[in-house]
Amino acid sequence: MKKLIKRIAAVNDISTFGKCSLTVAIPALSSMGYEVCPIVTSYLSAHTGFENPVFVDMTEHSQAVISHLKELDVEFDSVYTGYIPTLNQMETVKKFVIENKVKKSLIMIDPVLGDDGKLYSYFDNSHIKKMRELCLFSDVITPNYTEACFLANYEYKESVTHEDVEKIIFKLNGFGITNKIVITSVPFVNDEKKIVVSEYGEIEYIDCEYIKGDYCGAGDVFSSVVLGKMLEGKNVLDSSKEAHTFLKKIIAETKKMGGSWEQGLILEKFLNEI
Ligand code: PXL
Repeated sequence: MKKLIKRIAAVNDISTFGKCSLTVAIPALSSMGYEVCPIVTSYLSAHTGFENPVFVDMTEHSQAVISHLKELDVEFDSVYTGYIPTLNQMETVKKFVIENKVKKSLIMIDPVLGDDGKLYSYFDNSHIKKMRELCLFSDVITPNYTEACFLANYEYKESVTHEDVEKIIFKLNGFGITNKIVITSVPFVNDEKKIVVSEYGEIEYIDCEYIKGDYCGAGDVFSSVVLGKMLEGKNVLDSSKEAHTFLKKIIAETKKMGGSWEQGLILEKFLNEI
């Protein structure tokens, strides 16, 4: 199927309320000039930070969607995965990722698992194991600090040293996740947060203000912008720096307007600035 602009398969949930996942990934990447094809993993009334969301697991349907896309011969420059609620769904996504990896698509895995040292509701250890497996087929992963600790099987600490970071990266590399790793919201002493960018084991640090956790979906905005910049041909470090600069501006405005963690970022005001 003819491709006029770069095309991204965005494998993620859609939550009607509480901006995150596809409701931020689609506008962010569309505004950067990409065709975004959503493959919906789950349809929720609101993200799981709200009490008692109702949701439909789309595992069977997404398999059928992927089969139809194959019949249509739709090709993707990138596969970008996020929230995957079930283990069966993870298997489906893994197959889809592998099929596209061999066709040289850029594979970004945002290993959505948790925040603040805890797994999100409805997730357990088996999700961590499966997510680690999925990450093996990535070109770049963008965990937050909590998710990096879960994936690396490393003790979650309130603040870390450079040595801890090196150990986390070393452990992720040891599991076979050897490519590009971007860890957000890594807490150092004195409440300092950094983004850690590792490319084939080489580690760089970006000093930053609080990025992830403060607003649900901030990580989705960050990962989407990193992906968009990488598809422009930029390296992972420069892409992460640009995503951080952009996010800082939105966070500042959202704070000024009195936003809340649940309701997410005021991305809409900034879409023409990415
Ligand atoms: O952005 C994280 C995320 C994505 N999708 C769903 C969530 C969350 C975090 O709470 O609940 C459904």
